[in-house]
Parts: sequence; C-alpha cells; structure tokens
Amino acid sequence: MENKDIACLVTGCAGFIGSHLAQALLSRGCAVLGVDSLVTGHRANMAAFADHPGFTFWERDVRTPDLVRDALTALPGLRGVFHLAAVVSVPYSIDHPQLTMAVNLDATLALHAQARQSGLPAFVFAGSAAEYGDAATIPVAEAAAGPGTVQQSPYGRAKYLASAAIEASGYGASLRCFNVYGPRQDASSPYSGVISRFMEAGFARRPLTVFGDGGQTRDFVAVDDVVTGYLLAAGLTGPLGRPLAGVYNLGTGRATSILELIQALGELAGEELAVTFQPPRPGDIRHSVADCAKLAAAGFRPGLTLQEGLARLAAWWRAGQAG
Ligand code: UD2
Repeated sequence: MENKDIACLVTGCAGFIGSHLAQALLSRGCAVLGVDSLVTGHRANMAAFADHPGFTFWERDVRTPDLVRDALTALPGLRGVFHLAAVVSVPYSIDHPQLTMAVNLDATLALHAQARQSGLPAFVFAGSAAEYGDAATIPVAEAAAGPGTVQQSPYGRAKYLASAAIEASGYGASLRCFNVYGPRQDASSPYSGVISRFMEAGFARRPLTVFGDGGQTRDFVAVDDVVTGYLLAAGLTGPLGRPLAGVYNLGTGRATSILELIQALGELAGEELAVTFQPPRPGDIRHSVADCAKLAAAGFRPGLTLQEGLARLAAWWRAGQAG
C-alpha cells in the first residue's frame, strides 16, 4: 500500500503493458482509472483486476476531447497520467499514416497539454525504440534520435515527435521501451514479439521460425521491469521520489541473439527445440540494444534476468494463459 490516496489515469489499460501497469498500481493501493478503446486491447487482459474496488474502466478513444479533465472530475485525487494507448502495429501504421499521427501524436500532445494545465505532477508516455530508426550506434543512447533521424514507419515517427515535444516542454517523461515480453503479449500475428511467437510454437510443439541466420540481437526486457520503470518515472518508487522529465531508454543494456534466445528456451524446456530458418525479414534491424545509463542514474535496475523472465512467461503459458 505504498501509494494509498493517489489516483492515476492509465490509457491503454487493456493492452499488454498497460494492463500490467494498472494491476501494479492497484496492488500498491492507487486508485486507477483505465481507459481503452478496445480496438487492439482485450477485456481478458483486465480479468485479474477488473473487479478491484479501486479500478474504474472507461471504454473510450484517447482522442476524446477533455479526457484528462473528465478524469480529474471523476477522481479529484488524480496525480498522474500514464499514456500507453496507441496504434501499436508498425505494419498497420504504414497502411494508415493519418490515423497513426492522429492517435499516436496529436492525441498524445492533447493529453500532455491537459495534464500540464491541470497541474498533475506526473505524465509518463510510452515511447519506443522505433524512434531511433536503423540507428548505427550500439548501444543506442537517447541523444541518437534527433530531428534528422529517419524512422521506418509512421509509428516510429509519431512516437519520436511526441517524445521530442514532451522533452522540449520540460514536463513529463517518455520511456523508450526496447523489446518487451511477458504474459498477455499477443502471439497470434506474424509481427507479434519473437518471444511470444516462440512460446506459442514451443507449446504447440511446432518448430520455431528464425528469420535470417539468428545472429541478430535485441534488448529483451521483461514487462515486470517495464512496470518498475513506469512507476519510477512517475515518482512513485525509486530513490528520487519525484517524477522524471525528458526521454529515457527502458531496456536492460544486454544484447541477446535469436540463437541465444532459442538456447535459453531449450534449457527451460529441458530439450533441444526444433528450428526452421527462413529468409531475413525485409527492413529487419541487425542489432538493437539500449544504453540504459540515463534511467540507471535515476535509480532503475532491471530485476529479472532473461532466464527468470522466460520462466515466468512459460509458467503463464503452462497455466493456460490465465490472468
Ligand atoms: C520491434 C517491435 C516493433 C518495432 C521495432 C522497431 C516488438 C514485438 N516489435 O520489432 O513494433 O517497434 O522493434 O525496431 O517489440 N524473429 C524471428 N522469428 C519470429 C519472429 C521474429 O526470427 O518468429 C526475429 C525478427 O526477424 C527480428 C527479431 O526476431 O530480427 C525480433 O523480432 P520482433 O518482431 O520481436 O521485434 P523487432 O525488434 O523486429
């Protein structure tokens, strides 16, 4: 009950990361107003906390005018906004650039302005590693994304422009998450995260598909650690005890190749997993790993190793993906 008497707005509360964040805030004693359009979020993601007495759900689009002001009227104890609602699919954003800009950029700026004008102490935005485009530097630090950076999708562009505006305003933080994995991550699309795709294939006893030679690396961060980063950025945990301002990478700083990932999954399963190789995906980045020094200086330490995070995810799959 570390954060009793505090209320927070979580947009995207029926999504993968938003649902874990809402659940963590509730377990800390916060009241949570969750907003989700349910376009890509799922009610099932909220099953573990939908009946919590501190939770209120509004099925609304984040483009709804005056959303933060309405939230403040409903919950006068509102102290922070966690803004995670977005067009989340990169390929969908390429086919729908205007909608992506309206939701991921314009609505973000509107919520940010309302939160600021309302005097809310904390505003935390879900930025993305996609803001860096095909950044040449490894590990990539926050300053690597600038006005001249070419993002590979409207998704990445909108996230960059929103993060840059938040940073320039001096109010609020944007967390650029790297490859997040964990329970409730969608495994059904070809563009779903590689870890959830491998879990699904492994439990269905199908071979894992590797695009390319498997030497490409990613910075895989467990959703539990991402939640910790969000709480820290809002000033609800951590040594600083105040909300952060600016742009921060949120990863582990560790690079794992796809072949290393498969080895770790095989150790967890206690058997060698069958693998098939396919040509590399067009536009696939070879290496991506976060320079996490900035968030580390604010007190962030990832708590889970990849093995621990994978074990938690496997337990969720084994339990029938419940909760
Ligand atoms: C991540 C984001 C994406 C975008 C991008 C920006 C996720 C799920 N996706 O894409 O939205 O922000 O970063 O750079 O976080 N792979 C396989 N087999 C599979 C699936 C994937 O080998 O069945 C490979 C894939 O080719 C890639 C790596 O695994 O090299 C990671 O793929 P991903 O889709 O999990 O994530 P990424 O980094 O391409």
